[in-house]
Amino acid sequence: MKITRFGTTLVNVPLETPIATAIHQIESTGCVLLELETDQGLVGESYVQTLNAVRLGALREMLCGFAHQVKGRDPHMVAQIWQDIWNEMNPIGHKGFSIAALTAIDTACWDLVGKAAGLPLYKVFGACREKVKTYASGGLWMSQSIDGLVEEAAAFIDAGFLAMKLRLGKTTIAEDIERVRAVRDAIGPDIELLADANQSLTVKHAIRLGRELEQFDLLWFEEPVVYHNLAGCAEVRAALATPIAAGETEYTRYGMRDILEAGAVDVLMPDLQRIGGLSEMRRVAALASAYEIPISTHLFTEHSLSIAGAEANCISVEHMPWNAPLFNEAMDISDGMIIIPDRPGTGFSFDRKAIKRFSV
Ligand code: SMN
Ligand code: MG
Repeated sequence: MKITRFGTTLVNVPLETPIATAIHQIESTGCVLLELETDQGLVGESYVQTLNAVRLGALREMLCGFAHQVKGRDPHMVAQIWQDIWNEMNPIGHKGFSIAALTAIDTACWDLVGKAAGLPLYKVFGACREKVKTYASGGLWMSQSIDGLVEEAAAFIDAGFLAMKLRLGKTTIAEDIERVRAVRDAIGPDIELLADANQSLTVKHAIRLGRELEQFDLLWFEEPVVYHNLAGCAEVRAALATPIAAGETEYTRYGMRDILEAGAVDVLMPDLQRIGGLSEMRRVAALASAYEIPISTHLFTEHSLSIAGAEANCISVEHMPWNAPLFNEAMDISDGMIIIPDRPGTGFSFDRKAIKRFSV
């Protein structure tokens, strides 16, 4: 099997309402879709995103700059292709858009491997489960009122979720506590609640807030401090009983190694785009397992299911619905779990009509 076409499409999927975290203002996603067509008629698909559809041309340019690494090659050589692209990006760096390009190509190659085998990727990798725990993450934003939070929390339970994530980072500890209390009171003690400060706090603030949050039995407290302050994150972790999660903002196994070595997290949260594709995500899961640390994937829910089905220490996937309108297939959620699809490859294919509608 040989890759004969390297096709990219720019799309922008608007969010229902604009949202905010402590560091993001988001109105839409903005993705570069990749299609690798082969001489056997199979098409491998993947995407990477910029959020708010800015810099999409630059991301596409970066991706297309590596097209020569796959054209004419057999996608089964995915590990060699990964290494060749890694080597070629040496002068431009192994972070940012260059890694996003590697992620898109690696994931689309794997999609082809699965499709050629007629198997879902989690079974190609070696399956460990058929469904995975998830939590509702497309809500409970900083930009919402307390009434809005309470209403949305109830809607998540109605939609089949048993866990949800709230964003923190208001100016005062009292405000954050009031918001967490309102949601905890609304959902009761049996629904899992997670909180994400998106790196907005100082170490001292995070510890003070974290101590007051202990009463709400959070499943984890995410990115309490700026992502590169690993010693500070470890300090917060040591001071609190609540588990600390982080990792979404770092790149590749080398970034994850530094976080693990620093003892900064109880749960590692690799992001498919920043990690370097499904190949690197599997290596990161193995690396974390050597530290007895579980992983929970960040964003990219559909494509992360292949990892969740094959890595025993992947305890959950973040459910982010933003790009769901791009796919023909919907995620199957009930009782707080997502069923890992048994369709070949990643199990998700781009919906032509949707792509036309969202195309930019
Ligand atoms: C997050 C990441 C990117 C955009 C919005 C929110 C958040 C998460 O950190 O973990 O979902
Ligand atoms: Mg986060």
